[in-house]
Amino acid sequence: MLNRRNFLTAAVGVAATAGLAACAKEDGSSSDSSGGGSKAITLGFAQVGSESGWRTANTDSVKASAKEAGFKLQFSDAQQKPENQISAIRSFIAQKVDVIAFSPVVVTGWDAVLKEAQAAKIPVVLTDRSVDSDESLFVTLVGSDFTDEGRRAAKILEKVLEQAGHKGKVKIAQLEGTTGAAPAIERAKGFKEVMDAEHKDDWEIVASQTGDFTRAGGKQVMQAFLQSNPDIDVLFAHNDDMGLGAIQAIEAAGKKPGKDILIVTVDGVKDGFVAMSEGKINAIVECNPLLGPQLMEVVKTVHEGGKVERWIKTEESDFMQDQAKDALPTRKY
Ligand code: GZL
Repeated sequence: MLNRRNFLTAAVGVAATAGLAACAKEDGSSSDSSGGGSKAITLGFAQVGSESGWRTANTDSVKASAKEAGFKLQFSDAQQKPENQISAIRSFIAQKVDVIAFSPVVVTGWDAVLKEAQAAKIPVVLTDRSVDSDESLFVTLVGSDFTDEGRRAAKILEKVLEQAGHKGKVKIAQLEGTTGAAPAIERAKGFKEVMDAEHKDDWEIVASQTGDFTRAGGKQVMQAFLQSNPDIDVLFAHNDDMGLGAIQAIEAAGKKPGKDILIVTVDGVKDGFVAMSEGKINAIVECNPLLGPQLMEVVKTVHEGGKVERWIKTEESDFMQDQAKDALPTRKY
C-alpha cells in the first residue's frame, strides 16, 4: 500500500510553480507563452466508473481542465472493473500517449501494466486513489489522505454524539466502500485508529460490509443491518451515496435518519448537503473531487521533464449539520 505518510505532502504550490503557460487554441493544439507552437499533450485517463456523485464531479473536473489546458484527452470509464482499466492503459500505451493518469479501482494488480508503461517511457500519474505497487512505477499521487478522512469521521462523530446527548455505549454500523479500494481500506483504518485510542470501552462496530460506494448498495446493506441489528445508534458510511441509500432503508423501517440513527458520511456532494440540511445526515467529512486543475498542472510539468512532489494533497474540511444550509449555495459539486 502506498504509505502516504512517506511522501512529502505539498500544498497546491505545484500549481503556482508550474503554471499552465500554454494557452488552448480552438483546435486543441496549444502554444506556450513564448508564442512557439507545440503539439498538444495527449493524456490517457482511465476513470473508475460513474458509481457516485463524487465520481461524476471528478470526471467533469478532469474533462473541463483538460479542455482548458488544450490537452487531447483519451478518456475511458472502467465501470468499476480493474480489468477494464488495465485494458484502457494498454490501449493508451499502444496509442503512444504522452502521459497516463488513472484512479485505480483497487490497490492491487497493477505491477505488470505499470511496468509496460515504464518500458514504453510513458509517465503514469495516480489521481484520487493509490496503489499497492512499487513507487518507482508512478510519478506522483494527486489526491486526498483517506486515513485522515477516517480519523476526521471519528472525531466529528464525537461532536455529533455530544450534540445528540447520547450517553453510554455506541453501536456503530459501517458501510464500507468498494472492497480493496484505497478509500475503503484507509477510511476504515483511520476510523478504527481513533476508536482504539479513545473509545475502546464505549464504541463498538456491530456490523460492517461493503456497499460498493453506490446508493443501491448502501440501501440493500442497510436493510440487512437493520434486520440483524435493530439497535444501531450510528451509521458511518464511507461515502454520501451509500449514506443516501441507507437513509431510504432507515425510513422504510420506520426510523428517523439523523435522529434514531446518527449518520456521518464522507465526500460532501450536493445531495449529501441537502440531506444534511433536512436533518437526515449529522456530519460530512469532505473529500474534494475537483482534482482536474491540479492534475493538468502535474501532467504538463511531468511532460516537460519537471519535478513534482510524490503526493499533491487536496485541501478539504468537515461540516456539522448546522453549517449545511449556509454552505449549500457555495458548494461546487
Ligand atoms: C474518494 C473516491 C471515492 C469517493 C466515492 O477519493 O475514490 O470513490 O469517496 C467514490 O464517492 O465512489
